[in-house]
Amino acid sequence: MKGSSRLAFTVWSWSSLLLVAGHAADFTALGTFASPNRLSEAAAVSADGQTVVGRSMTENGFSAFRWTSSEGIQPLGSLMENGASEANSVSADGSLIVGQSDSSISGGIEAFQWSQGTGLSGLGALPDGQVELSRAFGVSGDGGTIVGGSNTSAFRWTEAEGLVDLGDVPGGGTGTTATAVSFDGGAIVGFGRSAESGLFNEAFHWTTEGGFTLLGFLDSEGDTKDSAALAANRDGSVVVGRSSLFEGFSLVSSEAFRWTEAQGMQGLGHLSEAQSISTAQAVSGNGERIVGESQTAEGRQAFLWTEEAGMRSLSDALRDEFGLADGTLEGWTLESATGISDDGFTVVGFGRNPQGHREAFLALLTPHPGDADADGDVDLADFNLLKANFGSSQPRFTQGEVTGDGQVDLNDFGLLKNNFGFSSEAVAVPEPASLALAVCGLFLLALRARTRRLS
Ligand SMILES: [Ca+2]
Ligand SMILES: [Ca+2]
Repeated sequence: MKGSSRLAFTVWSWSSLLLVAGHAADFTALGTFASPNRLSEAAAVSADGQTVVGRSMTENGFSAFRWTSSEGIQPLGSLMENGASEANSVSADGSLIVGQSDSSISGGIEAFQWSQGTGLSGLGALPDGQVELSRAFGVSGDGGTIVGGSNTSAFRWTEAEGLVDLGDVPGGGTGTTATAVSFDGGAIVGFGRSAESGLFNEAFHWTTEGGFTLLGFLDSEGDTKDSAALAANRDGSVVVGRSSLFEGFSLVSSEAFRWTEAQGMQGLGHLSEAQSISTAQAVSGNGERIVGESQTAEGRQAFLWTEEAGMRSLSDALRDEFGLADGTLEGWTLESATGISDDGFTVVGFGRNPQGHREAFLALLTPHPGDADADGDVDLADFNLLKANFGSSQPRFTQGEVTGDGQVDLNDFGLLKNNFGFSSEAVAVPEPASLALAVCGLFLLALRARTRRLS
C-alpha cells in the first residue's frame, strides 16, 4: 500500500465516507458560441470520452468546435479569414481533430486537420479536371490516418503518403465516400455506387489487405436500395449505418444496421414502427453499444441500442436504466446521438434545449454507483471485485473502479458502501445497512492485513 493510502486509512472515518458523491448517469449541455441563432451540434467524442467536437453557429456561419470539461466550447477557426468550418471526428486521446473548412482551393471547401500545437492545416484535394474540394469525416484512434471524400472519390490520408484515392467500389460507377476508420487505420468504411445500388449507394468495408467488401442491404425487396456505413468499432470488425428503400427518389423507409463478417447486416429496428426511419451513427469499442437517431411522432429522437435491450430512446435509458436524476432532462428533447466513447460510457449528440435552441450534449451512461460488475445490483460480488483490485489503476467503471477516476481506492469503497444493497429489481433487499456494516468490517480487516504485510 502506498504511503498516501495509509494516511487516508488512518484518517478514514464513517463520516468521511458519507461525503463521497455518487457518479450515476450525468448530463451536460455543452453550450454554443454567441450569435443571433444560438446553435451547436456535437459530431463525435474521443475514445477516452474527454474531448467532444462538432459545429456551432457564429456570425460567419458554422465554426468547428472542440469541447473539454476544463476549457468548455472553443472555436477551431477556419482556413480562410472569416470562413466557416465544421469538425467531424477526433482521435482517441483528443489531440487530432478533422473536418472541413472554407478554403482558397478551387472547390472552396477543404479537409483539415487540427492539433493544439499547429492549429488548422489543409489536406488539399485529389486532382480533378474542374473543381477540387475535400471533406474529412474520420480519423483513426491513433491519429495516423484520416479518411473522407474528395470530388467523387473516397480518400485516405497519411503523413507519409498524403491523399490517396481509394478508387471505386468493384463493378460500380463513380462516386465513393469514406466515413470512418478503425483505431490503427487498417479498416475503412463508407459508401459508394455499386452495381446493385445504381445511382444510389451501397455500404462498404475496406482493408489494406482485402480491398473493398460490399455490405449489402437489409431489405432485398424494392427496386431502389441505398445503404451507408457511417461508423466502425475499434478494430473495424463491427460496422454501423443505415439501409434505406426508395420509390423513385422518395425515401420510403430507413433502418439502422449493425454488420459483422459472421452475421452480415442486422436491422436494429425503429423507435416508432409507424415512422420507420432510423440511422446508427456510432458504436463503442467492443461493438456492443450503438447510438443514433430514429424518427417518432414527436420528431427525431436519439437512441441507444444493445443486444440485450434492443433500441430505446436515449432519454428513457438515461432515466430508467442509468438512474439519471428526475428532472435533469426537463424541457430537453434529445434528437440525435452522434458519438460514443470506446468504453461506451460517454455518449454525445444534440437536442432541443429548454430555450428551444439546438445544443450539443454529453451524457454519461455509467452503472449505478457502486455497481462494480455492472450487473444491476450492489452486493458482495462488487465488494470482492473492488477488494481484489484495491490500490490499482483500472479503466474507469471497471474492475472495482466505481468513481470514474481510474484509481481503485477508499473513495470507491465509500461509494460502494453507501450504495450497498441497491438492486435494480423491484424486490426490496432486506437489511442492507447491517449487511453493509458487516462488509465494511471485513474490508477494514483486509486493509489492516495488507498494510502490515507491505510495511
Ligand atoms: Ca453488481
Ligand atoms: Ca476510483
